Amino acid sequence: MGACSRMSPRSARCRIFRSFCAGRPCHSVAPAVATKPPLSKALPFEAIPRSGHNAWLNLYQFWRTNSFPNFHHIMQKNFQNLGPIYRETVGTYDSVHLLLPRDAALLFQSEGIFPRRMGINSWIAHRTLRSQKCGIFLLNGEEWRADRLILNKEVISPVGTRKFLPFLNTVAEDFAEFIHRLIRKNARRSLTVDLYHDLFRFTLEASSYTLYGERLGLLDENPNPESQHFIDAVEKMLRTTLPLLFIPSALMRWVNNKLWQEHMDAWDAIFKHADKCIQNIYQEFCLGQPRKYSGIMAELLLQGEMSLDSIKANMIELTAGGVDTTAMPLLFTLFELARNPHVQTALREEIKNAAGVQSRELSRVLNDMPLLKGAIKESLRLYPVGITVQRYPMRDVVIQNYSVPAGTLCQVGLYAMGRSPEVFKDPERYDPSRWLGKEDNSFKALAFGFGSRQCIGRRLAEAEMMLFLMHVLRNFKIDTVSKADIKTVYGFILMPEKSPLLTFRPID
Ligand code: O4T
Repeated sequence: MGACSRMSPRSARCRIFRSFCAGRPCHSVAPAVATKPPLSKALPFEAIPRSGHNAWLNLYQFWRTNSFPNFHHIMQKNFQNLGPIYRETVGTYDSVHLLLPRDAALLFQSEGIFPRRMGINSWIAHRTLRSQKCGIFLLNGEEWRADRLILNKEVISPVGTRKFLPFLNTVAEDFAEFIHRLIRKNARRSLTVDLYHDLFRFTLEASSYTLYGERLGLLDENPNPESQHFIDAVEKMLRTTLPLLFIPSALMRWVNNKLWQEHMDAWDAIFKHADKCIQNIYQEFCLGQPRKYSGIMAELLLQGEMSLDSIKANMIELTAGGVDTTAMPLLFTLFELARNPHVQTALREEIKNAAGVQSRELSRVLNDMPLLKGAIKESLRLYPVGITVQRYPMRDVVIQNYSVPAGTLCQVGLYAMGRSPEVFKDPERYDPSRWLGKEDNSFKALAFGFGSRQCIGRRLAEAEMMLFLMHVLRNFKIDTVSKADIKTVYGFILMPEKSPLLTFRPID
């Protein structure tokens, strides 16, 4: 296989099935979970309600009505019209959509040991064109599993997380100082500001420090413009990914070369910036073993379990993947706290009790803030960065009494689930305490996915957001002029149509 596995789901299925059956005739392999009623009792796959009949007509409709930015709203309406399971075919994309947590659990139970998500052809095309290796987001099967097990130790395990918490804490403190500095420039003792671009600088600063042990100085008075180019490149890459998702990349290069070229240029800019960071830490590493912890990449180099090319490919995914995807939930959280002052007060109380005690170990402090963790879950419920969790079941599975064949693309609609009154009581209410109750919340908080293929940046993102909010809430009262809902648009990640203005008042 080339730089990344380019198997089609069907051929992939056979290959994975062979390794899954480990040489025995497949019918002799015991099902992974308790046997379900025989498929014959379930309704056939063809009977699943469909959102539209002709794939290419649907695609034309999507393009003509520019439906991509509203993909999440369209999915919500489809669930309201068609029920908790429906099938959608748009261009080459044929997928079963699911709404309910128990159906997400069924999908999880059928994902096998090599879970797969929908591939992104334009990303794989770029790696092939530039003869670059893929990171674990694009890899599948054994290649994916080999890298994932090595990365887990440094990136998502409790031991690994504990090592980089102080780095995230330092950058979060610097962000609070950054806001104080802006306020001191004002005659009034308050600051009303659109933090959109500052949040991208914060998340890039935090992920670069954690990954490379290097400060970029993005929160200083005059941040260097080169890093701003990187942030712009990640935004442009994500924005141009969406229209390319549904069109075979060969066709796209022919139909709309400008979009394709923009996408390639954005990727090249991302690689160029990440290369610089990687070279710096690699040179230091060659000059002599750094004594103290200096970030995730240094640990991976010291461990020597992964080739430099694979480390590079995964560092690029972690660097670029941790910018927009963490900045957007922070912006939505600040807005919700600004328009829910009572929630803000309760959180401030919890933070005072948890972090008030000096020099407590950071992981202890974070564990003592369940309401703050609930606030992040609430933000991701109402504004899930990735609006779906995608999987291909490894075996035939019965969902909502329909038989879904192995290898079918299934997607859990997170935006629709998060706002469904069938799943959440009073879904419009921003109420972090709903996550602390006794009721069963399993498979309801899926913004980072589930299982062995869940978002590897999950602990990094959660800690980064909690430490950021802890320092901001300790230092400032947050307010907003407009209490009206923020309109959201989907551009491969969920974003606000217009960034909200927020007011910060220092707490003496
Ligand atoms: C895929 C990944 C890690 C690179 C550049 C990435 C990104 C990015 C991401 C991280 C969640 C998502 C959601 N899409 O549900 C929005 C940028 C890799 N990433 O933003 Cl090289 N977390 C995307 S998803 O399909 C995973």
